[in-house]
Amino acid sequence: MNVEQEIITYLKQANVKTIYSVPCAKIQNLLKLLPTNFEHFPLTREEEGIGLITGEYLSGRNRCALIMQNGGLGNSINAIMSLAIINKVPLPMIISWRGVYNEKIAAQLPMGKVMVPLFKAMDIPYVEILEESDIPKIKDALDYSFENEVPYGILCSPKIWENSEPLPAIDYFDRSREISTAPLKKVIKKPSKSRFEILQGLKSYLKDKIIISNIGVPSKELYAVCDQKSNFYMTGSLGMVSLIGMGVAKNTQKKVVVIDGDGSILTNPNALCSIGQLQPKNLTILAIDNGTHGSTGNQITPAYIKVDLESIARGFEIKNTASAYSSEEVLSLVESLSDGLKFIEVYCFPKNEPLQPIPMSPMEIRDRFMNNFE
Ligand SMILES: Cc1ncc(C[n+]2csc(CCOP(=O)(O)OP(=O)(O)O)c2C)c(N)n1
Repeated sequence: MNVEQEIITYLKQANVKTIYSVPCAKIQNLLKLLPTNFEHFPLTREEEGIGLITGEYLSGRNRCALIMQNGGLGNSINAIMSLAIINKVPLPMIISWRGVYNEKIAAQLPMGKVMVPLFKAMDIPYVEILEESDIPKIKDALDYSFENEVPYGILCSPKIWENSEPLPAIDYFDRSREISTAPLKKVIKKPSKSRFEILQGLKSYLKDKIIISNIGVPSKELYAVCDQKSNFYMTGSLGMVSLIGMGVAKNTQKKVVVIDGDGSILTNPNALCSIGQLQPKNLTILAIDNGTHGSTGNQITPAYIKVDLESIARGFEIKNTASAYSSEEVLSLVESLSDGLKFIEVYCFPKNEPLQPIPMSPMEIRDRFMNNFE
């Protein structure tokens, strides 16, 4: 059995169903084998995988893995720490460990050197796969990650792929196509409602829906308006909320509503890229656009004056989009927009309701949410 096939066998034995990945040249053979062996979804940024895998686990205990280069670990650290660890998400990461063996690219050396210290500092278990004979250790790493609901770093030296026979190149198709999303022409008005007023007006719509809400004041306001067991309040990992919603939507027939924000979307717009590719039928993203990082004191974001979130969403092939200024408009849009993935930009003015922190620990929020799917 070749090295790639051996790793695939261990992933299958551990019941991994879905793999998210970002490429590295060293693992190109492994990547080619993923679509025929698993549900495979290629990402544009590794951090996205943490949000998606969290959503998948919280809603269906789905077993997923993330495959990436070690640079991608650098891109993902905050999400690993403040989302996967805080919510006890099993997150096996198969990492192409550049910079440790016959490295030709100087830029790979610094990250390569700090991988082990990084895992030690994060207090995350890891295993070094330095020789082909180390590969069976991957089996134990996967089992440990799933049994203990923790992230796990599987650091694969380029040495292990040295004898891999290159697989045939993929046949690329003719990419000529028509772009069907019409460019937007819209006039943005002065909003007359606050985020809290919008949420209050949506109370009956939000009731009994599965709701994933943005970090900070939006979650506190949602808690005050409509706390329920199907709400997942984020407590960290800015920019991950729509991806968690996407991961949840994959595992349920029920409607999933995400309460996102302009600051959150702009910190990680490629979340919308992945969601546009996946096109979940049951996901509605309410992009609460107060033009500011409201939760941190209303600092203006590019959405305030120049950037249009709805246009960004359309650029990522989310076709069912609209803008609203009131809860009444949102309510009529969720009825009138076609079925399928929806993105509604909800303009409001920057105001944070003075509220106490949510009196639940992240574990209480997580366990109560997971119970909806038992
Ligand atoms: C990586 C990271 N950077 C910054 C913060 C601080 N932070 C918390 S909430 C927030 C603003 C979010 O703005 P937005 O998504 O527009 O939501 P709003 O509070 O305005 O409703 C920021 C910058 C953070 N938690 N994590």
